Amino acid sequence: GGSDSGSEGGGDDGKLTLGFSQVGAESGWRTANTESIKASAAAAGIELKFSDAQGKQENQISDIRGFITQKVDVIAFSPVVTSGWDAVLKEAKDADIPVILTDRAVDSTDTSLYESFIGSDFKVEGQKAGEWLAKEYEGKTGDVNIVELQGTTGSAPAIDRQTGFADAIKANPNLKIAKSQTGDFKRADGKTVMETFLQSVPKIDVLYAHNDDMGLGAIEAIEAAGKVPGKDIKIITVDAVKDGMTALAAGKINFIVECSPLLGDQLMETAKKVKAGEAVEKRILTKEGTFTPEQAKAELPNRKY
Ligand code: GYE
Repeated sequence: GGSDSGSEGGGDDGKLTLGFSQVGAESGWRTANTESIKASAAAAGIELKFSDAQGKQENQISDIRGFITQKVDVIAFSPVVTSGWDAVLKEAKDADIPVILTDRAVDSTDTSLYESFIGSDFKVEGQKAGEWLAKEYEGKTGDVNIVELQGTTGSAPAIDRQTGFADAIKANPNLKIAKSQTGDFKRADGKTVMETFLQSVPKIDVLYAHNDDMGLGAIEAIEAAGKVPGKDIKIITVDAVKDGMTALAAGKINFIVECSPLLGDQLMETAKKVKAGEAVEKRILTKEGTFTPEQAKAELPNRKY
């Protein structure tokens, strides 16, 4: 952690200073999100104090405390997990520094602790994944063994993508989740956890991975086990970053639910409004769709991230 700042924030040059604490660099999605935030800040003429928490909540808490000490105008962060934020959010509030949640939610019941939450509806994403699967096996009665690679334990996207998916398949008793374990949203972990799934579940029909990277790691494990990803094992992932879309177009993934990392422009716009004392929406939802292999082929040439 630690932001690379010299001068005090909220200086007298009239420039808005935004302190941003990022989760880390765990996935392609995260890299694209970081680039979006940096590019949008530069374009908006906002002075960005960016820090990378390397996946640790304690680093994010000290980043936020640092931003308070530096008296930045606005604080934004993508909370690695949902719980445990009340105290530091209260400190920001007491210092009169507005906070914007970006990408991931917190479970604080006092919603006056932040101005707005900008990001996707992860539950809907999980539902879209489950609905595709239910449709895929419509009218079939045999058991379908699903393995699930969860995102970071305790993070909003892992919690909601799991719940949304489970809700969408629960009316189909033959769709069974055989194993569900975290792969921390990382490619390497997706691979090692998939290896253990392949050893412990005799017949895996479907893999549902909470992000593209874990799915891509799992594909390596599946191929190493002599199976054909996308055929022997159907694969559903979330994100739709370039590497995921490439595997989808190649038929190694069967369906991707989109989650857009391009939150930078909305964040800068919201930060400016908050600073100016204008009203902002408490919840700003990201628009996103889904992709089949055919749609991925068409979209890939234009994909920026
Ligand atoms: O899906 C995953 C990343 O919070 C929406 O975090 C984000 C998730 C994204 O590591 O790839």
